[in-house]
Amino acid sequence: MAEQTSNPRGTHTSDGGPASISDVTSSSPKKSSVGLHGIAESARYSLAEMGPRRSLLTLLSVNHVDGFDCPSCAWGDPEPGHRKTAEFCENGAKAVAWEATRKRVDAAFFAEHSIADLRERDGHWLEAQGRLTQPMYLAPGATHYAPLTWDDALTRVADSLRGLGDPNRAVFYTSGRTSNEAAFLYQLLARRLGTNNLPDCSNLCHESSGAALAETLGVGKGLISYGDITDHADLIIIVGQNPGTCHPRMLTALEEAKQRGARIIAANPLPEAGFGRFHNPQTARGLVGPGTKLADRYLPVRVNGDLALFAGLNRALLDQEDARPGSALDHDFIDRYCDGFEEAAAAWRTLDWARIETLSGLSRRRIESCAADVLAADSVIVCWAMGLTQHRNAVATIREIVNFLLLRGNIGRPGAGPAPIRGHSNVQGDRTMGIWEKMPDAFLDKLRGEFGFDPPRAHGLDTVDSIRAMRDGGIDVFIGLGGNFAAATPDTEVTEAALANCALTVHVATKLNRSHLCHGTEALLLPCLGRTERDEQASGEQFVTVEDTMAMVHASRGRLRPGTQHLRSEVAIIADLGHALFGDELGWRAMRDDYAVIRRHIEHVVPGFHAFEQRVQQPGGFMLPRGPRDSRTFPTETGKARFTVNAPTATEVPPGHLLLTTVRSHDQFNTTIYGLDDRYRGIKGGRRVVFLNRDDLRGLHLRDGDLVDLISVNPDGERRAPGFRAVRYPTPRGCAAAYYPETNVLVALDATAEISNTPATKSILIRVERASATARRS
Ligand SMILES: Nc1nc2c(c(=O)[nH]1)N[C@H]1C(S)=C(S)[C@@H](COP(=O)(O)OP(=O)(O)OC[C@H]3O[C@@H](n4cnc5c(=O)[nH]c(N)nc54)[C@H](O)[C@@H]3O)O[C@H]1N2
Ligand SMILES: Nc1nc2c(c(=O)[nH]1)N[C@H]1C(S)=C(S)[C@@H](COP(=O)(O)OP(=O)(O)OC[C@H]3O[C@@H](n4cnc5c(=O)[nH]c(N)nc54)[C@H](O)[C@@H]3O)O[C@H]1N2
Ligand SMILES: [Mo]
Repeated sequence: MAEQTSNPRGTHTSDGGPASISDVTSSSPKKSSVGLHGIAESARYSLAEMGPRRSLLTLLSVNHVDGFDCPSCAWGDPEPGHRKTAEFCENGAKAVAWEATRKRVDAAFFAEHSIADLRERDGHWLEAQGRLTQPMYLAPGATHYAPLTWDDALTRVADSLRGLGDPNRAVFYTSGRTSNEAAFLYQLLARRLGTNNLPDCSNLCHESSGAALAETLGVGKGLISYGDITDHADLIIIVGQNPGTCHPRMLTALEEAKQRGARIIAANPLPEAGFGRFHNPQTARGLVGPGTKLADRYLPVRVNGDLALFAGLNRALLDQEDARPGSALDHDFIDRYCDGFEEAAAAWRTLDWARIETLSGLSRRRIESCAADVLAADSVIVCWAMGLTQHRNAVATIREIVNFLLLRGNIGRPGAGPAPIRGHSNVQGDRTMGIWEKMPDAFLDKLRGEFGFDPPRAHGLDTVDSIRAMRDGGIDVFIGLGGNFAAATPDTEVTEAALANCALTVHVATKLNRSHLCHGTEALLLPCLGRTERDEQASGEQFVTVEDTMAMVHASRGRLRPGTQHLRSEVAIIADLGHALFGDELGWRAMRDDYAVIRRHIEHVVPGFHAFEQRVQQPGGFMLPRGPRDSRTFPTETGKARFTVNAPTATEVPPGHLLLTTVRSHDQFNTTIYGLDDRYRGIKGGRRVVFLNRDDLRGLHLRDGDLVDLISVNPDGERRAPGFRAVRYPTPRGCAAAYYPETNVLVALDATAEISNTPATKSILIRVERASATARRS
């Protein structure tokens, strides 16, 4: 019963197709995770996409030392000897099946479907058509993509780049599935051309974590290893993260931690199923027994209330120390390794508990009981993800978490430290390889030393600034190495128009998505190999490398026969483009023919990669050095770990308004929608739902199941997302939740986090109205 609805700011909805208000149903959220249901789901999806033989072959090589890295999330792997036969989760299985599907989108498909026709389809439909098979070109004014040869395609891109008066009129976007080798080549190409315009999905993701950690600890990465969780931590705090859906194998590690007596606290406006009982699908006991209860304490923090929560915790620790000196803080650590403690302490002493309670939605007593857990723990890890990073004050919140860890010396020893849990499987590695619009000079100096050209020094554009520049006519060429730029970014209508403002848009991709239909005057689609596929080059079969969220670098080898003979690896595409642009001066051909040549360059340019080729071939790979963790050395401006003062703030919510956070369902990977259910939250058959607290529903004179419009309120005007089912849900009062990317139309481009410039997609000020006439007609 899908139907087109109109939107006051445009004619489509943000997932890039007509709003489909299907027969969505809701039931109570689940209190436990995985179990047989999870296994049945993986099997169903895999068999439908791949058939039995391919399913078995593929799934048995995920995350094995001689197999490929799971293309889903960035969670790490157990030590090689501890891996299971099936080392993947339900969502990893879906990601693999999605890529290894036997369905194809070929030239005949594009001849049949015009761009206009495809723009009417939603993102789910587009990707469900199958893998892209050959290069496609959209000529100026053309209505359909048409096939062309690889040579013609790359010549067109090279000609356009060469024709730019100013290299800064090109933008090179990266999504985090790209391998280290491809990422390194891509940044080399952009910098050789003369631009640092290297926006990436990290700008939308953990940029706030990187900014806060680099400023306070000198390293913008997490500081734990897998074993810190399973073997050492006494207390694990999980805040703003939904591991049951987004990092499912983390539940196995948490279960191990629980079994040796660790405690877990979860802070989240939604009581996610992953915090409840975990039925480990790897063990018979997990499948038939009562399961393991994971979270000991659940804190229903308000959306954006986390800065107040951690400020409150820090205040409680300080109060304890003031009452009984020596009982709460690690003064040896603070004196020896930190600066800024006195200023921070003075600020905490003036905190107003009433304000902390209002902002966090948690009582002082509740926060103090958590502080008691902290005091009882010798080692504490704090894990977080998007629930913290996508708010206006995100960087301050994460700095406050650093304060919290510093107070008790919870950095640089086993079982302790900050753990931003990354999203895409190689988003951390891409950054290590130089995908960043503001790589430090030390990296650029090394690049110059290795390749003998002067890389540009002026900082480039990040994702939001790239959209602004395209909107304002400042960009001619947009290249996307994976990802779905149009759907993942905010202010969908503005972003789509911005892409259309380019002379040429180019996408290296595995599957058709919305971004490919928001084209410049000309457009190219370049189909590439995925992780699961064998990569043969002149010197033989290649492997690539990735870095997980624990800074482990390891190899990934595809096993399947490539989808068609026309597919090229990302490395080959970039190297050939480099060759078309610059001839062979930097050795593009040699790098394409043998990826070990790229790894040798990486070894010379990127710190921590000595003996790269040998070490990455060891089972399990190797861990990159991180000074604060390895030796309590803090490469900050002062050489010390830094306490910071972060006055508690939260987004103001005027009466009659709600704060909307945007979340992933259990049936999606970012803009890739596998299906329309969200099993753990009790949703079936649709995605246009908004989760609302029962008292808010009552206050709005609405009932569970009513059809509503969401209207965001921004300084530059309102934006409307029509036709959502209201679902009564145990969220804190005043806090609402709905799925991404359907809600990205609501996010103003200028609504970004301070310092990191990450879109504030988790605190959107909205009003809720009964659905407008168009939406109701469905
Ligand atoms: N299956 C699957 N796996 C994925 C992905 C996927 O889409 N699907 N995406 C990958 C990527 S790129 C990323 S970055 C990660 C994302 O992993 P997550 O960050 O876990 O994913 P989100 O759904 O964005 O959810 C954030 C969680 O934060 C909570 N939350 C929302 N607002 C707030 C808040 O203000 N405070 C607090 N404390 N909590 C809040 C939500 O209720 C939700 O539980 O997952 C990666 N893995
Ligand atoms: N409202 C809201 N918006 C958000 C978020 C949110 O929580 N709320 N989260 C943000 C976050 S954390 C992220 S990371 C971004 C994600 O932003 P992106 O990384 O840009 O988006 P994805 O949906 O992961 O990209 C999916 C596409 O990647 C392509 N692809 C898949 N595998 C490969 C491959 O191996 N190679 C190549 N070349 N292409 C491939 C396919 O064509 C597929 O359609 O979205 C952000 N946007
Ligand atoms: Mo992400």
